[in-house]
Amino acid sequence: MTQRMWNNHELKKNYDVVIIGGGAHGLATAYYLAKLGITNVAVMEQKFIGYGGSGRNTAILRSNYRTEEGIKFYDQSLSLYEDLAGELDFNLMFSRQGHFTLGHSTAAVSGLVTRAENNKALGVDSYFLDPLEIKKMLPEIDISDHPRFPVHGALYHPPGGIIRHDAVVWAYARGAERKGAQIHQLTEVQDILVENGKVTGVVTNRGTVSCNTVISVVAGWSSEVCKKVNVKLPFVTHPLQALVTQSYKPWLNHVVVSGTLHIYLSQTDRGELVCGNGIDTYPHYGMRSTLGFLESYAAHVLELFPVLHNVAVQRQWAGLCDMTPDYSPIISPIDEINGFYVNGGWGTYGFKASPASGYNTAQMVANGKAPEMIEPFRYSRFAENRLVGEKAAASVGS
Ligand code: PYC
Repeated sequence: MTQRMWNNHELKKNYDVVIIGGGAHGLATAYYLAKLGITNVAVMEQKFIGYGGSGRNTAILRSNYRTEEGIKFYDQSLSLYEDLAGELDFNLMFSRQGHFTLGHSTAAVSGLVTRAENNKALGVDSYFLDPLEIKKMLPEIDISDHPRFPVHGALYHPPGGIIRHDAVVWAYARGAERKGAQIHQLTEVQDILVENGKVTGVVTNRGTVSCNTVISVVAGWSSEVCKKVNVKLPFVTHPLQALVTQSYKPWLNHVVVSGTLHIYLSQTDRGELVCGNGIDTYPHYGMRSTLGFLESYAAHVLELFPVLHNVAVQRQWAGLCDMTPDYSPIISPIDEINGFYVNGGWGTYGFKASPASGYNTAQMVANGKAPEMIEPFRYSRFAENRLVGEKAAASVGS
């Protein structure tokens, strides 16, 4: 009999935990819950696993954030990624190529230098490079004063890189299932049942199941899931577009990001360039690729890398990002509804957080209390004016 990576199951009548969303975060949560001994868990995915943000990102890993909370959290994620292929026994093709964030003004340079110092103080390897040092590592970059926004310097982050994003999804799915969790694809959660302020179950297109814990892990769709239980959190959803070119000889050995030009690019082991822009400027849920994106990406990237003037684009796509006001996630129990947890607001930088997101969410649910690492990401921070401002460290937030 053919062995699948994970199996189809009938829905059980009861689960201890229902996870809404079969992306890398939801599957990682199921995996780490199972490691804690909580295995009566269903991951419910309305399409197929990895259909959302996990399959639509540009696979960049880094931990060079700006705040202490952000740096520690993403550093934990990167450390978990380092050992993940071994732990899940699946080749994730982590290519640690180093990550450049370019600065194009004196103000940007000062922000990058501050980030480098914050990173170093917390043991994260990042340092500032001047244009000539950048040119040595990126010979094709134009550091002349010809571009509209000449390169003034860069934050260089050696531990950053890229990974095979769908392999991460598949590996967590297989790992979770092997430990006893069930993955239900084509299973849409249509309603969340609450009685006397407590979660009691979910209604799906395949029937109703009882459970006392529901975790929403649905990048982009968090507001829609929260609406089912009348919870309003400060998420605004914007599409983020990306593209991949045909394969070329290897020439780009690092991830390159410019927040000012709203672009980023890297080269895969197969030679394709994986490229992205900033979010679509107005909020919407459309996952269409546009010519406007292609034109704007091309115009901006050619200022930096004129060598790209003739590349052929193979495919474009878009994914949804739920953005929060401070560009940090919400990972939190919802106080008004016992048993309802939200993990969302990952903006344009969620894929790299998957391991730490799953690990800490699992701890939070298992222990009924958020671990110290994610305490700063409670939703109450917005009312308490304790923002974790990461906008300056989002590669392309806006
Ligand atoms: O924050 O690293 C990032 C990122 C990459 C692509 C979009 N955002």
